[in-house]
Amino acid sequence: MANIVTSLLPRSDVAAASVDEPADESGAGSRPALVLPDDRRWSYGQLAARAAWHRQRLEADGVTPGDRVLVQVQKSPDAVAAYLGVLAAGAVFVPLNSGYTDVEVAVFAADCAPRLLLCDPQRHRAIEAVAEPLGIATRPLGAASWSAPAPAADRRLEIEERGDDDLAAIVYTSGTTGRSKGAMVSHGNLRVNAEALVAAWAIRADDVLVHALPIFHVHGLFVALHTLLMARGQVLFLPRFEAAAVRAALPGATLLMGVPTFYTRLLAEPGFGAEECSSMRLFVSGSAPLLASTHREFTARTGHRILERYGMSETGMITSNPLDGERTPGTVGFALPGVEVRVVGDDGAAALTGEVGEVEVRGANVFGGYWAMPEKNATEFRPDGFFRTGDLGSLDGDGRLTLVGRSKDLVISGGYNIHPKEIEQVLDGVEGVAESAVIGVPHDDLGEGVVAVLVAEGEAVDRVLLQAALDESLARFKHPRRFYWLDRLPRNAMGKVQKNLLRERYRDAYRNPG
Ligand code: MCA
Repeated sequence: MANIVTSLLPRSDVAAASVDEPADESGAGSRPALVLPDDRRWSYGQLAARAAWHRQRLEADGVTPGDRVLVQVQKSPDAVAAYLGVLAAGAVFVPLNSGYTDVEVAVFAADCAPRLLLCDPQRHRAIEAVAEPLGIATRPLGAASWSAPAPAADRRLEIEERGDDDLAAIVYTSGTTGRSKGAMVSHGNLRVNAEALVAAWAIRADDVLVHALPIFHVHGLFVALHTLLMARGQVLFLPRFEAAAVRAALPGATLLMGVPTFYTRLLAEPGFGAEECSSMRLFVSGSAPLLASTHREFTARTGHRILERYGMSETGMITSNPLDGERTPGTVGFALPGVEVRVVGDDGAAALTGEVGEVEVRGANVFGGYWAMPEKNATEFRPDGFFRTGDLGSLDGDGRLTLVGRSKDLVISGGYNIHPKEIEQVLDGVEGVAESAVIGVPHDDLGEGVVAVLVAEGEAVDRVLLQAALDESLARFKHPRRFYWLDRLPRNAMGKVQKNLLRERYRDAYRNPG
């Protein structure tokens, strides 16, 4: 129906205003959208004016509707404006983790063939070296930082007309092994999901959200930012999660959205408790399983019951525990309005109540498929349109979903998805390594931590060599921090590595330093 930007920055707010001017109190556009740690404010009007600047700049770069713009930048208020500028131009936003190495960026750049790659100024030379051989133009995002004012455009933000099915973003959901899977997310997908969440969590203009998530993922960008902008709320915009800064922000806030690590880290703070949460109305957790023990301890310390919800990049948010009603620890709640959830057995038939099977999802929130992967799309969607999530779970008689595991080999660490195969491939490439198996084991801070189990061809391989290979190819959050050597990997009769046995054997790896 319309470009998602019209829901985030309505045209009435889009009067040109310089971002370094103090917001005047006269019009709707002066309402603060982002509040920075030094108390500088970007009003809705200023955000729109800066987005207009980005749109003009993108057009000068030759970006036209439908072009991909690959973006690897640190979190900043200007990065939010650039995001809105890309979408306003009708282009497709492709965010990348700011920790990705040049090798990783090159893989995604080759896959989505962007018109332009935006990067941090200090990374520009390295990124240019990656992009040039691929014939991709690059530009540093600009000088605007957390403290410096950002120049605005001298004209209103023009918002390119887009339909519900038009592509807004490509979100990469796998690593760089084999073909990378870029989920194609449309303007309609983004709008219906943000609308469902605004309604489900009753987000309003007087809400104030503490934003400490990265903005290159669905959680920080589409869930946290879209809902608050759509409701004309305020965002206390922090560069990253840091417990002291989040605690300092809570007393003026009403909402926090985070990964479970946010909550375990807050609980690890002596003195954290009800007093500093007195203006808060809702704590939301997602991206990784929240332990029931964390849920209970949080309630005991603050009086608040964390609301756990479930989603993925391909579908946006799928289920949520209720705002009013029982939030059950260990469950992810009910399908959001407009979202259908079913659980099916191996034979593809609906599972019985309480029976575990694969979770499947259908609705206007569900993506259109993976970028340039017709063969994958044919297997990941059922003929009746349901998308196979790869998560295992069960529905109770009331329709409440409980997740019990994953059918895919995946580690979730601090809310980041890590694909073991990608790490195994790098380790296997190191001279002297015969084979490797990468697993996730319990980690008190990150939920799961990455462990590498290796087999040497002869003598054990020097750790320095392993680390050099990892540094070269993989973002640091993916690096195993524990390494174990075996004579051979346990395999079943089919020759498949029995990772469950390894997970059991090394389950205390992050408790007893290895
Ligand atoms: C940082 N490090 C990590 C992680 N984060 N290692 C493993 N897993 C991680 N998640 C490493 C760094 O490489 C570094 O290692 C060291 O830890 C310290 O880095 P620092 O940046 O200081 O980390 P931190 O501030 O402690 O960060 C931890 C964090 C952060 C706050 C949990 O990872 C985070 O904000 N995670 C949120 C991820 C997220 O937004 N997920 C949403 C995905 P070294 O010093 O050796 O370099 S969207 C999604 O999943 C779906 C759709 C959904 O439903 O939401």
